[in-house]
Amino acid sequence: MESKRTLPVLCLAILLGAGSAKAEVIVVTMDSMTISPPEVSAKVGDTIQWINKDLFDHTATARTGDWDVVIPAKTTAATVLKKAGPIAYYCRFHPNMKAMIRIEQ
Ligand SMILES: [Cu+2]
Repeated sequence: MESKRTLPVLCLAILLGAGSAKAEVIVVTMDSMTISPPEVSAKVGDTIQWINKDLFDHTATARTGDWDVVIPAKTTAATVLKKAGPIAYYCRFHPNMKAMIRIEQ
């Protein structure tokens, strides 16, 4: 008769829920009257930070009315995304400057 010894292996896997993804800061640049990248994906709770490299002020104005952020010349400004959905935005001073944020829950 053979006796076998087996080592018990304990595997502790602690899985955190899907809702615990950490918030990110997404950087969008305004340079030479162009918003880049023109479209970004984000999640609720993420921050969008705009960097205005131009010598004049811009705004990031949501067409939904959710936010209207002024980014003075050569500065940065940010907003936290509070709800899901695609949000198109533009600059009130230069309406040809347009971009989009796709926000997931
Ligand atoms: Cu502008």
